[in-house]
Amino acid sequence: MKHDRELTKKVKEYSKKIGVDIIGFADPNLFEHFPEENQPFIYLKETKTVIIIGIHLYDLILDAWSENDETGKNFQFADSVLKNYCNSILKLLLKIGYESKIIQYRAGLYLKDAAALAGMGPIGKNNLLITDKYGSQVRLRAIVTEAALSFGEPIYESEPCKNCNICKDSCPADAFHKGPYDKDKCLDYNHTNWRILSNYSRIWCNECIESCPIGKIRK
Ligand code: B12
Ligand code: SF4
Ligand code: SF4
Repeated sequence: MKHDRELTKKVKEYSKKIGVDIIGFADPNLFEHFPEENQPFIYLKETKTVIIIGIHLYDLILDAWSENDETGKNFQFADSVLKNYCNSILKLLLKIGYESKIIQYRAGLYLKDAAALAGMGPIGKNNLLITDKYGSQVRLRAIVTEAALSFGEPIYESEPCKNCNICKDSCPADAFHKGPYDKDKCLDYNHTNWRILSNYSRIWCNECIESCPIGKIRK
């Protein structure tokens, strides 16, 4: 398959211009081992590239969740911003003649894994994508497209984590007590320790992100 380097450059430049902080391109064939509902071809049969974009949460307020049980409305600020960026990239690709699709948040694709497959950074001991520039303090979204763009090189190992355990030691839920991340411990802790902002809005624990020294621009 021929990969369009010029178009890759164009998508990168355009994304930067509209406000996207990080972008990567992954080979859809690398998603084979994920459950079927988390594979790119389910969303767009002729997918040639998975595009992953991210924004830096330079202030934690950007990570706020808002949910109104009475109206059923819910809203995640950073995710809404990302969705708008995805929409703009989608329009650009469509104008050039490539069908594309914005992947919904759930089931969707496994975003941090997709980002590691696109070479945007490794998955750290904190179980999250770590980027050089922003550490793990990024939120992600994905688009699948029929455009054949130039892929990044997948990253399977985390060099900076080799002699470090800061994030694991900082977790207030002790979610790394057995070594790898324990989702239930994290979830239980969060359900009783929201950072409440208002009647409807709250922020999740972020300690495994904030404690990591990589790419720190302190909030
Ligand atoms: C379900 C979910 C949760 C659940 C369960 C978490 C879990 N990991 O199981 C709960 C609600 C507890 C949660 C908590 C958090 N989440 Co969450 N969550 C998700 C969601 C929707 C799916 C995660 C998932 O199932 N991934 C797939 C499974 C297979 O991965 P896993 O088991 O976690 O990890 C394995 C792989 O990464 C693999 N692996 C390791 N190295 C490599 C390398 C390669 C190349 C590959 C392919 C795989 C691989 O090994 C790991 C261990 O088995 C994603 C959004 C999405 N659509 O992807 C966000 C997401 C992962 N969450 C995110 C965040 C920020 C958080 C929190 C910090 C809370 C917050 N402030 O929002 C915590 C952090 C917890 C932690 N340390 O992992 C971000 C992560 C951003 C980043 N920098 O990576 C995501 C991507 C959302 C987003 N839009 O950006 N989350
Ligand atoms: S705090 Fe250390 S071990 Fe944890 S993700 Fe960052 S570099 Fe890796
Ligand atoms: S989000 Fe908080 S509770 Fe969950 S793993 Fe990270 S530090 Fe631990």
